[in-house]
This record gives sequence, structure tokens and C-alpha cells, in this order.
Amino acid sequence: MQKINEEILRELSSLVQALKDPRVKGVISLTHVEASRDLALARVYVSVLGGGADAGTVVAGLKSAAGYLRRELAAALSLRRTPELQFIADDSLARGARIQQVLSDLRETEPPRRMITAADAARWLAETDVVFILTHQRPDGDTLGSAAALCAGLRSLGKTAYALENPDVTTRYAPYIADYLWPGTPPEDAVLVAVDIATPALLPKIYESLEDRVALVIDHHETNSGFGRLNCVLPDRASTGEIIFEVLDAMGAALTQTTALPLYLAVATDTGCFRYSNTTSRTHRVAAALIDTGIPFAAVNLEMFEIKSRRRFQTEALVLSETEFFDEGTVAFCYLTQEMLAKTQADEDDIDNISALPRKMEGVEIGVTLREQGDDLWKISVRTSQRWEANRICARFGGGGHPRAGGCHCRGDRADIRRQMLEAVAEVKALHGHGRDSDH
Ligand SMILES: [Mn+2]
Repeated sequence: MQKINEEILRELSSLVQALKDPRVKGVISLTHVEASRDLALARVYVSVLGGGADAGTVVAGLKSAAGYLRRELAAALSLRRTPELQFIADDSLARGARIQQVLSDLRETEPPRRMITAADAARWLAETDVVFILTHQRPDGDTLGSAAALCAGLRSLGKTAYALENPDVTTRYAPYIADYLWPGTPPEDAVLVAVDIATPALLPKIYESLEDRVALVIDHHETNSGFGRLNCVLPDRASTGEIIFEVLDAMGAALTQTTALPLYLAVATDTGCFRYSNTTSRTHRVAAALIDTGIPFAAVNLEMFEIKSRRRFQTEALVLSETEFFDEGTVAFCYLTQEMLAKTQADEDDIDNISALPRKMEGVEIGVTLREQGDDLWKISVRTSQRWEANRICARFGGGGHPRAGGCHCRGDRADIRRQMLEAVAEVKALHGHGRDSDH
């Protein structure tokens, strides 16, 4: 409930600041929100700032805007229900000194969030001596390679740098990050940097409470929520590794095999070995610089893109046996069920990137992989050709991602999820096609 109250408070505060009503404008501060458990009603406590305005007038002004505020709130927050708003003058804050205290508390608890460039990030990191790095849940080559390279680069500049241990690291990636891991929670005063993490929801569960402490976000996801105090989010970069390369370069860190190898891992894995359409000439220039250090890039590619475990092949065989095709074979649904995984004993590493499977089949423009996670929860991955936007499909279920690759979670039984996804795909196909040829 506290989280919901805080969200409502944050959203309402900015909405109220934008109200044109002279009774309200610039003279109030919302101090706290108490929503009822069923979300039928939310009490919003209002403090009147300065000497001029009287509390009754302010509350009357807010009351007249309540309908509008509630509608805006409904649009901004995805609550199961948007409460009626009741505004109450907060008398406890009448004394000026107390108000000053609250204002300074507000400043402390909600520092401004800013978007910055790679050069800014480099300057900021240059001023910072101790850095702890966060990677995302179910970490991939980009988040781990970026963390390892940033650690290595910062250490080469005489700084203290660690990557916080991520419980989901698989054996395939473990060697790349092994030298940089910090076990357990970071020190109280540690400065936290998140790499390749699009939203705080993707932080490993054990680090959930660190969300508000993230000082710098470095990421390339278009959907990044900007949850850091500083946010270096560059969606035109194919991988976060590309941004780390720029940041370290701007800091004057020497490019050695120690930084180049994890960066190559990041850059190669996020582009499917330079085959996905996110790959740019800059990606190739970065890769060229990395290769020039003499790293064994062919071995990385062999290990990441060619060699698959037998359990992987057995799982693919089961998935393919139940694959469904729709719309003249342009849409494919693959199911990865708990039963299949129990049968093949495949672990996360074995099924890494299995959501790429449906799009590998000729004619498939929208490939949907529905993975059963237990308790009727399904993780859906969508991959699309140039004509369709995967993140648009996933956004219907509260998910996101990139135009070519998106994801979301859904709850229901298999038949239910199948129907919902088919509807979403059909709607997006009807409304948002780009009419370009498939990039197959
Ligand atoms: Mn990435």
C-alpha cells in the first residue's frame, strides 16, 4: 500500500503543479496520501505554503479539479482501480519552520532525475572513487559484459569497482564476471551504477531495496524509465557495451584485452553476432577496436552462437513439436512448458535465447514464445520482422522492449494466454503495420 500511496503522491504532485487555477498555483505542497485498501478512496493531505493563501480556498480549488486529476491519474498509473480523491488541509504543517523541514526532506528524498550523455557519465565517474555495479535479472552477455568491462576499466584508473553478485549468472557467462564480484549487499555509502537495466523491476529480487540508491543508469533500452539520479540512456546503441566503450574511452582508460573481451561479449551477444538490425557501423567500429587488442573473438562467438548443449537440442525438439502457426504461417507460437523442462532437465543456460526460435522459421514475421513459469504465470517473448513492433504488442500486457524484441508477463491457463496473445497480435497487425517487406 505504501508504494501505491507514494506513486499516487508523486504523480498527483506533478499534476497539481501544472494546474492553472490561481487558487492552487504555486502555493501548495502535497504531504502524503492515504488510499483505502480497496482503492475506492484516497485522502490527499495538502499543506499551504507561504502566508498568502488560505487553506479553505486551496482545498476548494483542488476539489473542483478532482475529476480531472483522477482521470490523469488513471492514465498515468496502472492501478486496478483509481480512487476518488479527497483533499484535506494538513494543519500539522501550519508552522513555517515545520514546512521548511518538510521541503528540505522532500528535496532529500526526491532528488532531481536527469538524462545525461556518455561524456557526462565519464566525467561523473571520473569524480567517483568507489563504484558498485548492478546487473539485471537473468543476466545476459550485455549486462554482465558491461559490468565486467566497467569494473576493469575503472580499476585500471585506480578506482575501486565491483559488480554485485547476481544469483542468476549461468555457467556460460560466469567466467567473464568472476574477477569482479562483490558478495552480498553493498556498503552503505557505495555509489550504485545500473547497466543494461531498463526498469527497477528488472533488478535481481535481492537488490529490490536498492532501487532508490541507483546514482547512474547506463542503458540502451528505449523504454528505460530513467530510475537513476543520472541516466545515460542511448537507444541508438545496439548494446550497453557500446556505451561502456564510449564512457571508458572518454575517461582515458586504456583499451586492453581485460576490458575488450567482456565488451566484445556484450556487443556480440546483443546483436546476435552482428546480425540483428540494431547493428550499426558504429557497432562494427567498436568491435574492430576490440578485436585489435588481440582478444580470442572467434572462440567467444563459437561458444556463444554455435555450441549448444544436448539438453538444449532436446528441449528445442519438444518446443518444435508443439509449435502453432497462424495467419498463413506469418505468426508462430512456441510453448515452453514446465513439463518440457522437467523432461529434458534443461537449465536457464540451456534455454538461453530460445525465444529466437520461431522467427528462424521461413515466413514467420511475428514469433511468440510463451514460457510457463508456474502458478499460471507466463513469460511471453515476441520477436518481429521490420513490419511489426514487438514492444507494441507487449505493451498491451504492461511489458515493453525493443521494436524487434519485446517481452511481458501474463497470467492465466495456456488456452487463455494463447487467446489473449492471438488477439493482441491481430490488433497490432490491423493497426500498426509498416508495410515494408519482411527482413527475412
Ligand atoms: Mn542490452
